[in-house]
Amino acid sequence: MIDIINDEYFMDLAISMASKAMGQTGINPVVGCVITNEGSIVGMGAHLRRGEGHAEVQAIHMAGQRAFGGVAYVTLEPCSHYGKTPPCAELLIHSGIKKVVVATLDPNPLVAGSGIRLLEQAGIDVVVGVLEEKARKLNEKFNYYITTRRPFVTLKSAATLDGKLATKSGSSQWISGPTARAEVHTLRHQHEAIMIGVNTLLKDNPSLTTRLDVAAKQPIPIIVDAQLRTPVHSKVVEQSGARVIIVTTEAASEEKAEQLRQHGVMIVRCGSGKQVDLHQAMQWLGEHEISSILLEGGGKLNGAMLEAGLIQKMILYYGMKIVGGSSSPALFEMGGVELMQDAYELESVEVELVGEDIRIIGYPKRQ
Ligand code: AOF
Ligand code: ZN
Repeated sequence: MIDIINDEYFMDLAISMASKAMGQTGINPVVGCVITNEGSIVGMGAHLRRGEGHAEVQAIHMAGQRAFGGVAYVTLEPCSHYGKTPPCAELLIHSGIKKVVVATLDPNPLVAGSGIRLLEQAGIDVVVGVLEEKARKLNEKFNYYITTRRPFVTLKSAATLDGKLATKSGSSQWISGPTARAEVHTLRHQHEAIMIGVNTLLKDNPSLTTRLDVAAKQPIPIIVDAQLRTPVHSKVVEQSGARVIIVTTEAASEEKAEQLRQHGVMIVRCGSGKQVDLHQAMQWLGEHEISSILLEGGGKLNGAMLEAGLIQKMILYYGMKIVGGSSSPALFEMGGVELMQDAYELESVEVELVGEDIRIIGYPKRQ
């Protein structure tokens, strides 16, 4: 197949570079940039780590003198503020670029259109909106975090066709096949933190690590544990103690808290009731720069997070199995709604076969 060389062709290259950096930029977006001059690519770059050069800086550096009179393709509006690095819009202006093609505006209130204005005021030809949807989706976590300062929560779960997480005796290996299970590790790599409830920890003793064939980033384990029942000798505390965050309540034992702290665990108290105040927890985590969370249940935490309106995205794998049992744990353990019209609904749904399982991706509608 011959690719048609146009704005989308170069923007697609910039997007694909950005997408490979997903999971490694912390609270920053993933961004890619391609510079062309007379139809040839003269520079390419991506933002790889927070605190390091933005995509445009890398690409302009590679292009050198050849940036002069060239075109820059950037997946996100060039920044206009002095952050950890100077503004990219000024760099583009000084390098003599004559045209800038942008996929999507930067929702960061510090930028939000002012990058485009700076470029236009300098007489640069600016085009916005090339492959916009694709670029916006790439940064859905950043877009949410930078405007709300709360973590973007993706619920991931595997369930049977009748919506169960295990059989009535608790057997759960395996609901989904190897292809779906492998995808989960990419998802872990792409989120800052991974969150489970203490019941899941007590039942499965998971290590919550990312296991990929390439070097992978390890998410911060977060355990929601109202009574501090997490054993100090659980795998997650033994393997990643210094990074673990346990979210609990004011009422939980200070003695147990101290024991866990001695293993490096951070204890955060949210709420004075019997249950963790999940809104307060998200507030605290956002303030501590946890911009995205992969929620891996179980059913009680999934239900509580859904009821609290704290889930932004769901990735559900359905194994072609039915286990029944009224006591078998369900994907969402919660009081339940009275009427069908009150059901929680998903929108922008995508359905795909993954190995022998069905994967459903959707976004809970705002209630
Ligand atoms: C760009 N190109 O490659 C990135 C941008 O703390 P700083 O200096 O890294 O600034 C972070 C903000 O800059 C971030 O919130 C977003 O608005 C923008 N990121 N902008 O022009 C890039 N990574
Ligand atoms: Zn920048």
